[in-house]
Amino acid sequence: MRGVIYKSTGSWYVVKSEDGHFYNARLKGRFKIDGIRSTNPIAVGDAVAFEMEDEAENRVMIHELSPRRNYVNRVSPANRRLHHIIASNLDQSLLVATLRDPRTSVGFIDRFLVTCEAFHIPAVIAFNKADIYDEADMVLYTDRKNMYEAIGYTVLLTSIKQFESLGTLKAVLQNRVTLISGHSGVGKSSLINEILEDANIRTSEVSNWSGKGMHTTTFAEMYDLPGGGRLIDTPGMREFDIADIEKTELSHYFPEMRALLNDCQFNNCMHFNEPGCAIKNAVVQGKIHEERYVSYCSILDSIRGKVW
Ligand SMILES: Nc1nc2c(ncn2[C@@H]2O[C@H](COP(=O)(O)OP(=O)(O)OP(=O)(O)O)[C@@H](O)[C@H]2O)c(=O)[nH]1
Ligand SMILES: [Mg+2]
Ligand SMILES: [Zn+2]
Repeated sequence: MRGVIYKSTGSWYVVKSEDGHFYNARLKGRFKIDGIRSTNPIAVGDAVAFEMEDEAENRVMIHELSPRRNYVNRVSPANRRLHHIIASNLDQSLLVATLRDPRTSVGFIDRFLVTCEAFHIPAVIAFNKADIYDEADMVLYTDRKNMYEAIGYTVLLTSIKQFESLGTLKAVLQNRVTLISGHSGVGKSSLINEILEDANIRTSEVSNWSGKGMHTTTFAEMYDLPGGGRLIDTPGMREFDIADIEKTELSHYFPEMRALLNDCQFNNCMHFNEPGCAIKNAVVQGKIHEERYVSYCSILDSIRGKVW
């Protein structure tokens, strides 16, 4: 039988077979995949082959992984030399950001975008909780929207309390496989809940005294969209760690810089303090947004272990 992984806890999996049945799955023996130093051999979105292990208990055994079209990984918090694969076979990645409760920084958004560019996965940004934005927040939203749309990204304004705001989001998600990321508490699970209606996935309670406690997402999990497409909910993250990017290639992952790279005086220009730098000139002329350049410098500075 063949199927797709819908959930992974690291020790067991949920797989959906081609004929639409869900099974609990585990890996056969010493399952090893060449070439990827990962803490988890199988991730959400993976296409796998499996066999029945216990029909009464709905349990199957995975014995083969199909080649991945693409994947997104992070540096493992436990061991920086290992990667943790978040999900695979994606059409796009949605960042849920907020301007309040909590505020997502431009630096965080730009790290997300660089990661998507490096993995060749189209990125969309949704600013959520629009219902609690005041006038100043809306001015900020318009600034951010203009900044990111000018360089080719789709930017949306959403709120789970403003049903009409979800129409555009639904259209963007339809018939695609979308990985949803963002800080904890920005509303990733709530948005998925609204969009799926019957998915009933757990979100944090608004009131602390409700007795139900917090329901933060702990494992990546995939859901089918009615009418086609899939959404992958992920646990909130503090920071995007830029894995596997060299300092010299960072500017390739800033779309507004790509076209100018041949115009720098030095072909190994890092666009930091070199003379005759086309990128710095573009920043001075206002053609590249200063905040984006600040993000570039900060990410450049954070890439470890490379002498330049
Ligand atoms: N006012 C307002 N609150 C929202 C909105 N979306 C989500 N929330 C609230 O924000 C809180 C966190 O929502 P979650 O959906 O659990 O957030 P999450 O991004 O899934 O968080 P993690 O699973 O921890 O990563 C809950 O109290 C939601 O009710 C919104 O559009 N407006
Ligand atoms: Mg969640
Ligand atoms: Zn330069």
